[in-house]
Amino acid sequence: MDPFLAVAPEVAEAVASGAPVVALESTIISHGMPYPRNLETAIQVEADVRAAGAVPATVAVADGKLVVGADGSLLERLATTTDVAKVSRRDLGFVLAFGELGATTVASTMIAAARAGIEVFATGGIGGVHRGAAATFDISADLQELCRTGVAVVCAGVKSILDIGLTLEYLETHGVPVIGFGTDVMPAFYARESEFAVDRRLDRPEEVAAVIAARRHLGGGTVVANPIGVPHALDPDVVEAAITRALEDAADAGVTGKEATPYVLARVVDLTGAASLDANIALVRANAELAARIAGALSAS
Ligand code: PSU
Ligand code: MN
Repeated sequence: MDPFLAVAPEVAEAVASGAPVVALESTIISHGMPYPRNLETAIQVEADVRAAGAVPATVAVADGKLVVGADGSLLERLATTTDVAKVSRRDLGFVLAFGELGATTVASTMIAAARAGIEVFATGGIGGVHRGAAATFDISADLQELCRTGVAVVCAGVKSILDIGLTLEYLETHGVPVIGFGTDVMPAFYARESEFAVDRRLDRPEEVAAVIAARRHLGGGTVVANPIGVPHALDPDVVEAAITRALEDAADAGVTGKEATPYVLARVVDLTGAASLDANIALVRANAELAARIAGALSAS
């Protein structure tokens, strides 16, 4: 028994019976989107997972517990509280020890999922190697977690606020496979394509599930990169211009460390307007649905 872990009964029962479960992160709620779209999306994404046949388990830290399967009132607290801590692996001990409210990143959501026996997790974009990391050393703890924790993360690739090429190099070095779902190239979040190849294209959830099952005893996670749907994708030139500007603003404002990603993401949304928020929501929903189908195939295998 882990006194710091609280798994919702529905989630624990599904895991125990081998039914499909999909973990969901909460930094996307607290730091990734404005209220009230963040709360609407958190609720909608759980409904999408259910509609595709799996049990959703949103992860967060509250009242001294790492919660796997947040209830409606916790989702609301995460969406409306202005000073929710963004909690990655490094931060977990503080936020648990002092009973603070915390939103989990990809890294800490993976930790919680693995502890609860959940193998599939859906989000928007993973963290990665930041542009300029050769000087700043800013590499998301998400990548280290993918190296060590056996959870598959379904995402829309890596946002080009990061260095996509270096992120893929880092994952290769640490033995993390990158699957392109229905694509040969790494998607770039708002855009369906980047200039980089994925390790393997797979077209069916059953094939992805087979890889996850084969990797169970090898250690480490798997990236499943699912390109944003054609109608939702944004013009790459418009996105690139906004990102360049947002990175300049971050440098001017002296923003570093864990504040860097939320700051740049929020600036990109300011600069591109409602279209980027709509795109973000659409891709998270699509990833949740795909994750549920992969979890279903894994459960049936
Ligand atoms: N990328 C996005 N949206 C997000 C994040 C990343 O497009 O909301 C969040 C995720 O929670 C991810 C975290 O795990 O930012 C990475 O932060 P950092 O770079 O500080 O590790
Ligand atoms: Mn960082």
